[in-house]
Amino acid sequence: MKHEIVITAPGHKGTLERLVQEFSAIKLWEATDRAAALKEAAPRVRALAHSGHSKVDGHLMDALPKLEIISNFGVGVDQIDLDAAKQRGIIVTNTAGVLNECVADCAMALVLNTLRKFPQSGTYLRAGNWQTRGAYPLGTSIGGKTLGILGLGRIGEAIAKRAQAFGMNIRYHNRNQKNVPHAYDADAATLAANSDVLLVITPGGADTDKLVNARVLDALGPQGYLVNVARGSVVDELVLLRYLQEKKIAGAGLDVFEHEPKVPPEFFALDNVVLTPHVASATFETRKAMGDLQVENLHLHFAGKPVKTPVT
Ligand code: NAP
Ligand code: 8YV
Repeated sequence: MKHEIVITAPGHKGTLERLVQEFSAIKLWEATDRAAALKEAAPRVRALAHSGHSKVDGHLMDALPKLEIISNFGVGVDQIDLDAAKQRGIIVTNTAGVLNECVADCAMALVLNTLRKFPQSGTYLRAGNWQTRGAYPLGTSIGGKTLGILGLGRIGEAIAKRAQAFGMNIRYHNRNQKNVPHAYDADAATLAANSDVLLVITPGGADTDKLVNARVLDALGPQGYLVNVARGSVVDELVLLRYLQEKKIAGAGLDVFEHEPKVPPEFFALDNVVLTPHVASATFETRKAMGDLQVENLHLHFAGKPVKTPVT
């Protein structure tokens, strides 16, 4: 007999196919009456498969009183109320580890594109400006520059490895100093002051809300660049927009935004920002690996075994 689960959103196609095939699945997004669908499932459902950035709060958990596990598609779990899950004894799992390399690739691409302005130079070419106005203006080298990593965790370390291969010097700030060969700064503003590029890869959520604020951007200064592949909430987006407009920092590369998929259109007019639509883990291989891990955690739990990637 297949175990019954609730799936909150369609998410990655191959993963949805597996979830539907391997479990008896209730597709919450298809329910015309969501409350009624949850009420009907409540006496039986022990697992929730979640993807995307909609909230999983105490109300949803209470609607499924037999819930034992929330298996998330994604490493970041800022959209899940972890305290509410803990209070109810619900295990939360994520897809830690399998996306490090792809997210680090994206981070490095944003560093390169932001300093070298490759996307803008392509737009210049396509507009015919190369012929009419001549060579595209010079960019900034990354070799020899200092990359300040705010959040040197699994992904941060994969970024550091790549940046070193590009000849960058690495510094970092975490709340806890690590046993790594990189220079440590005691807070985000000091890291920004000591860096040419500040790269944000902390978790989202209340603890990091607007950690990169005017004080940190002032410390980064007019020659400094910001790259954010963490969560939009970690950076004060409106302050960043103003700093880019007023050239109080040199430029930014952003994969994540405060109110996705909405992005303030004022960013589109700026030549000193490179924007991507939250694609850091978006490859066929990595999304499959994430889905496989999400499904594996569910199977392990139903088999009475420890899950592979619990969020602690
Ligand atoms: P991780 O291994 O847990 O690393 C997070 C790092 O951030 C840790 O080193 C942690 O160190 C530090 N940190 C946490 N809170 C902090 C704070 N308040 N101030 C300073 N440093 C803090 O996580 P990961 O697997 O590398 O993933 C990091 C995040 O990247 C995810 O949570 C997710 O939000 C984001 N992400 C984005 C994408 C994308 O598509 N753009 C893809 C994957 C992940 P301390 O605990 O010592 O502070
Ligand atoms: C995904 C992410 O885009 O893992 C994360 O934390 O942000 C990304 O890998 C997202 O979680 C998919 O829902």
